[in-house]
Amino acid sequence: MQTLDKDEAVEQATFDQRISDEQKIEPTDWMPDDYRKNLIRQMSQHAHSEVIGMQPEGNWITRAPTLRRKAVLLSKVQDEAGHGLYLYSATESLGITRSQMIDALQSGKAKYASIFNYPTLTWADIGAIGWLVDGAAIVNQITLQRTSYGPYARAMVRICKEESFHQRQGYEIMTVLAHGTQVQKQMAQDAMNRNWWPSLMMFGPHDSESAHSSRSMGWKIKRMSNDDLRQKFIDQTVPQIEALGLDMPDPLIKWNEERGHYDSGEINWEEFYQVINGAGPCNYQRIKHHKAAHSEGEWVREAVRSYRQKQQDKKTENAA
Ligand code: BYC
Repeated sequence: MQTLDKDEAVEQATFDQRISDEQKIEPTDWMPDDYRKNLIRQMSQHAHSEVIGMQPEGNWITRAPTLRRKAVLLSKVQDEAGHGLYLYSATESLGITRSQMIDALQSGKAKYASIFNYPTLTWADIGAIGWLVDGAAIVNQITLQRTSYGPYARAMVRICKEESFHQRQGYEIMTVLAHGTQVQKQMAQDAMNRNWWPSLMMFGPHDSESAHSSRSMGWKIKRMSNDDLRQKFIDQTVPQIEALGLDMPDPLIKWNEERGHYDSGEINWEEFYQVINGAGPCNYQRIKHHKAAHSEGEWVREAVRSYRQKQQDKKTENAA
């Protein structure tokens, strides 16, 4: 265990008290090194998820079935880019640069949500992603609005509002398909079946297997456990499946009167670990595409640097 000198011990006590009093920790406040590192890990991975998450949906922008669907999808994907930007900026306030975070993503050191390593095979996947993936993200992110780090908590408020629109647009696509022709209904069923388990995996491993949970809960970075959030998502989503008139994606889903929750089957954890460790169906493709886009964007970053330098030179000239 790290030993603290007297000044640090006072800082630590003040920090602990602020956490206990539900006060936010701000970028200029003293914070334990491990708190900072853990936040950088979670927040940067969250940002990467938003950015990589644009790829599966982006795949359908040119093939959306109507102009209205195309405009809505384009706007949703742009929102995800915005979420990535708020989160990268919030993470930078902890003393890491954007390029360090991007390097970690591209070298495979940093993870991103495993769900985005699955392909979007039909238009119904766009409905299922909005409904299930954004739906799962909201369940988690609502609790993160109360996370202890101020910039992260504030970013979550706006993100949740936008995710709520995303979830509704996804459910609306599913409603239209589920009440359409037999083929459309089958497409909706298939997309839900394929996206159901990866959506449940978004909440992470069981609490008993979660490496970071106990410290993150102690620091109030996380406000609810992986399993509790997953259960909350299942409980709110099963009635929505019923309302769509689709068959359950898991035959073991059953209301448990005693627990007051739905029971459900076990996630394929072997698949989960394979995907988070780089061997999912689209991991290679996602990172390859990110690297290509990043490298094509180099001229923009170059232009920004050059503009900044000119502004700086002008300031120095004027001051002389
Ligand atoms: N996928 O100790 P644990 C969106 C990793 S995007 C990949 O439980 P923690 C959207 C975990 O990182 C919204 N990796 O970790 C965008 C850790 O590995 P490291 C995404 C996963 O952090 C576009 C290890 O497993 N939301 O809405 O306490 C279009 C052990 O796990 C996953 C967020 O990012 C996974 N599913 O809890 C549409 C929310 N699960 O770091 C929609 C913010 C676990 O030791 N993040 N791992 O290498 C969190 O709330 C938490 O980080 C998690 C995991 C609940 C995900």
